[in-house]
Amino acid sequence: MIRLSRLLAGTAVVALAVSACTPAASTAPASSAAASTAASSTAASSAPASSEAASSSASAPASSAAASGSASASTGAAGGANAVVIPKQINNPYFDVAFKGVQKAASDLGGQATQVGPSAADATQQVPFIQTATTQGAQAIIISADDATAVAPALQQAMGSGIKVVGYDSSPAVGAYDVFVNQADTAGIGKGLADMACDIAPSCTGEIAVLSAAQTATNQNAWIDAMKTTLGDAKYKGLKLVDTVYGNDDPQVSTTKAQALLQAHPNLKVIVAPTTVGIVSAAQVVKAANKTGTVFVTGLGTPKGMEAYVKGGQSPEFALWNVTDLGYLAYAVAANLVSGTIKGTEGETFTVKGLNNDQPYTIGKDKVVVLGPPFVFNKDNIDKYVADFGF
Ligand code: RAM
Repeated sequence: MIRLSRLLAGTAVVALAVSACTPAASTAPASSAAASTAASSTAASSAPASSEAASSSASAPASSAAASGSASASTGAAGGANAVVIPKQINNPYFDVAFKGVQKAASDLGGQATQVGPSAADATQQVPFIQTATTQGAQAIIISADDATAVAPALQQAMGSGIKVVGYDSSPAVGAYDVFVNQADTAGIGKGLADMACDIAPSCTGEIAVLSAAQTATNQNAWIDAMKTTLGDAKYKGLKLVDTVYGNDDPQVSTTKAQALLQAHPNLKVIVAPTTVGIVSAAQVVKAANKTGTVFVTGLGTPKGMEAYVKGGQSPEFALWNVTDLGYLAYAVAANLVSGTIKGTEGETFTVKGLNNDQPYTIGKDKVVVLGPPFVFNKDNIDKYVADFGF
């Protein structure tokens, strides 16, 4: 188990060397607000404002900044695009970091980006933002779906009126986007979650539970399914998945759910939280309950948010991708679609200067583009990643 984890970590270190050369990574603006832990996040009020073209707002859709920039769907500015970014929720620091990558790409490519969205990870609240972006003439919508099917009709309507739709982070339904930018291979993330649980459970045995995000989240559900597939392999037979609960990417709900897990499962060994919000809450709960060394936390978290818990022993290892690069790639794809450089067809290739070592990306099955392998963090490398990523 440890060997596999190290292999994964080794891959990630190689990837880091590549990524560190990219404009998006090397210039990642590390505002402390964006990098703050989920528990203290106020994304709307800490909106990055390095560009007049970019803003973040939770305002009512009708008055949203989606209308900023008057470009119509047919005019592309110097390879850029007028894009509206709709994250799962605006008060999650993860999406502020991604938006910094979007802003950087918009600035590099000569376009604009505005971030708007709901303050809770709720698909029904995303729909009005999609509709407003559509009626106000955005050239592209870049969206992380709270529910793949619930947002699909509004996105298809947008596509029907000539707007390019790029999914990122959490996919809308196939057919409701032009390209989906996946942060990493889904099966690989699922296997990584199982491997990390195996690494940190004593002798890879004992009860494990999942603290996820929203019950409808496409990305978490796909990762959990992939993790379950891996857990079916003989080498993981000592691990027993006893529960899966949902904290909605809300620090308060996640905290309550993590506390309930400890109550309901006194023999619990590992909480797997594949969410940057949930993992912090779980680590805090383990610490506060004096369960450090008895219950371990792993999953997907930001280096900065989890630094204290890696060093404190609550979370010996966890993983994530370069979130800034994810935003950069999502905007670059949107701009390429708007300019017609790519159509969003399986098999098409394109390069994004500064990403992927300047090597081409290929649009794969279901029009998915993969950013690259995730990174594994532990006490030996956490300081480096905090410094390199800045989030
Ligand atoms: C949360 C969100 C996001 C996910 C990360 C890992 O911030 O659920 O969609 O990709 O965690």
